[in-house]
Amino acid sequence: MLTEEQVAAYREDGFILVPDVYSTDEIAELNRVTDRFVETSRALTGSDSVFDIGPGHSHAAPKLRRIKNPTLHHPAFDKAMRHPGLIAILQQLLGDALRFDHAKLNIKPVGGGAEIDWHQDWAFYPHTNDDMLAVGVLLGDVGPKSGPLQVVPGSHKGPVLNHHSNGVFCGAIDDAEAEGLAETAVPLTGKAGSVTIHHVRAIHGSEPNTSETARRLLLFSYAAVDAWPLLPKEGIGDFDTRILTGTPTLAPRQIAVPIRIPLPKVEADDSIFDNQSHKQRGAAMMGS
Ligand SMILES: O=C(O)CCC(=O)C(=O)O
Repeated sequence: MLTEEQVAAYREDGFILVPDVYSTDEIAELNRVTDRFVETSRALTGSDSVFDIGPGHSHAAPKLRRIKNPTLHHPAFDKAMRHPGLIAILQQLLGDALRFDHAKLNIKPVGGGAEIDWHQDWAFYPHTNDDMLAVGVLLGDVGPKSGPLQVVPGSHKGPVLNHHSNGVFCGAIDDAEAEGLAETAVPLTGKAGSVTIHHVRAIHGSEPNTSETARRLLLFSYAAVDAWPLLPKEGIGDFDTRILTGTPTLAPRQIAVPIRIPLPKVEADDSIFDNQSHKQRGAAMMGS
């Protein structure tokens, strides 16, 4: 559980580092499993749906930089995502009803490892409310040279910055808007078994790993159950080409209106007649 001061710090700064959430044994097991993924990656020549392979990768010097959706690929990761101590902490921050959103395991191998440019997770997946956060489980000790996650204090209370370049979403904050961020960002260093927690709107990033050991950060994103994604997974489609007057915008006008999500669907929901035939009617009602 978090102390009142830790909860207040999260609300104020948009991040906290919590030591000793996972035990030494739990971390050792997660590292054993991760080792096996690194071994498997040696034989690959490029990325696929599970492995994100970095530049300079070879059998002798694997540059696995991410395991995608690790909870789907090994039960140890799924178990870690459901860790009771962590869930209790998340309930303090997001409320009792939680949804797991997605996971990834970012690895910065020795001798570099991918730097991650400044960004806000919120820019990738806006929801109906921002009770969302990401947890980073430190699978090893992380020092200043390991390429620690860095977070800009208070940025979760600010605007969503521009993550577009040349007219497409590039997932990194525009250089002009990112200026000066590095000076204020706080590096989240700590011991294995600690977790970083950052708010979905917090600006964060990380530098390459210049230490002697790989940096492994197992990331889990969670949301309050009533936070619904605003975007379908598909792209923009013909949305803009259907504009009759005015110019396209990526900034929807948002007001606090009541919403109910029309899911799950019945089969053949493209006919209102079929659709309404699924309604359970009272004896005295129309159609009975
Ligand atoms: O691995 C890191 O240092 C940053 C992770 C991150 O922000 C991301 O993958 O979105």
